[in-house]
Amino acid sequence: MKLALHWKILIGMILGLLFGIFMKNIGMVGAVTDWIKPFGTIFINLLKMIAVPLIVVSLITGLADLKDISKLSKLGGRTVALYLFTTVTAVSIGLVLANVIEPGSYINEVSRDTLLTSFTGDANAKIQLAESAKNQGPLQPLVDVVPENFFQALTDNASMLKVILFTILLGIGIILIDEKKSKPVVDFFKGLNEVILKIIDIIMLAAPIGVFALMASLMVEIPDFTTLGALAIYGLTVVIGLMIMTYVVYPTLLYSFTKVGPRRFFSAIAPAQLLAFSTSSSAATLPVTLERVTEHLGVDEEVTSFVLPLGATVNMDGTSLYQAVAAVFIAQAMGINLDLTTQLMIVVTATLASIGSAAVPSAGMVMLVIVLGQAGIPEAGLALIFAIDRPLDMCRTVVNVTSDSAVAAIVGNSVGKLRKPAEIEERVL
Ligand code: DAS
Repeated sequence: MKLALHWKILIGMILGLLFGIFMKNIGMVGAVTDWIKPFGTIFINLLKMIAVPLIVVSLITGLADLKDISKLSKLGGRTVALYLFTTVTAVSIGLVLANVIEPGSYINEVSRDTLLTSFTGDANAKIQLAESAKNQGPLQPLVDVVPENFFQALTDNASMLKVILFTILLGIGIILIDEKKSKPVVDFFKGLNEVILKIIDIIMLAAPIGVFALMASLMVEIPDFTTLGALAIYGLTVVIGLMIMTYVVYPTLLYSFTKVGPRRFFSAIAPAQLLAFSTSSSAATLPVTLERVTEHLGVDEEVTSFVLPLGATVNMDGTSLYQAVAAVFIAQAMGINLDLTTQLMIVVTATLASIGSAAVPSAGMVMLVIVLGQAGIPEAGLALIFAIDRPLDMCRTVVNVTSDSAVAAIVGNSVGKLRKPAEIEERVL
């Protein structure tokens, strides 16, 4: 019986969770860290290894199919507008939930001091990471987009935006020269694109093993449940917000713009969502997001090749919602009252901070330091939320990937590049 990919991944996840809990209970944490966790790291690295080459070839072939520049600016304008809209919506929902539920009021003095003392070292490490981001001028993120050396940018996963910018310029160059001259170049990249997609199919054969290892190592590394228990209401507030985005906001937007129903949407992107959950990395998930949205949701590659890589780096709704809730939670737990102006400021800073967050694990927490600083909330408060950040990172990464996929479908449909279900032939290995 041929099991669909997402069922295989789900089974790998569940077995990994159970195995991790079992090994933790019998005190075999070291064995999992030494002999199982590496397979999870290898799997994530395989996906990251193929992500940048895939972005380059799919962006070039996608842009070449556009044939003219006006289509690109239309695509770009709609994509950025939708990304901004969904991010501001996410931050606003996070702020409303944090003010209504008031998770910070459930933290008593004892658990607060325990969290502050036991995670101060970890929090300081993240604060150090954010220092460089804090000292930059307001336009630094714009300056950083232009690579000094393209080949150097290719080798650094965190500078995906640089790779995207240079590749877009390459694509524009191809569109602007005579088609007879560009044809050999485009044909080469189209062939390479097929090869890389086939490599992804091969890598995905290892997905169940990879996510098994990732979930097992998560279970042995996560702090004990008593520590997490103190943060349950905070974690619940974030998850409720993320669920509203995933099961209310995106399906509503998607159906009203494209008539695509939730069933078709979620069955198409489920493997990407499960990978986002397991890896906590939009960048590592991107190859699968591209394949699922293009081949299974039916959005043409000339749209997905532009919208999805851009989204993986700048559109992080889950992260922005989490940052809004975390900032208010820390303020509440430390007895700081945030007035409306400060909270509106959080809408702006959390939107910018999520744009600036890299598509890698716990990037959102590093940028949270910016949001705290701007709102006058002590950065040390980061220690309060450290214990539960990894599971929340997994959840918010799922939302980041879901948002990118929904926007790709809406933008694709608006330029007539969303195929009907009957026109989608399932691609098998
Ligand atoms: N893990 C990040 C991502 O890959 C999100 C975050 O850290 O908030 O999307």
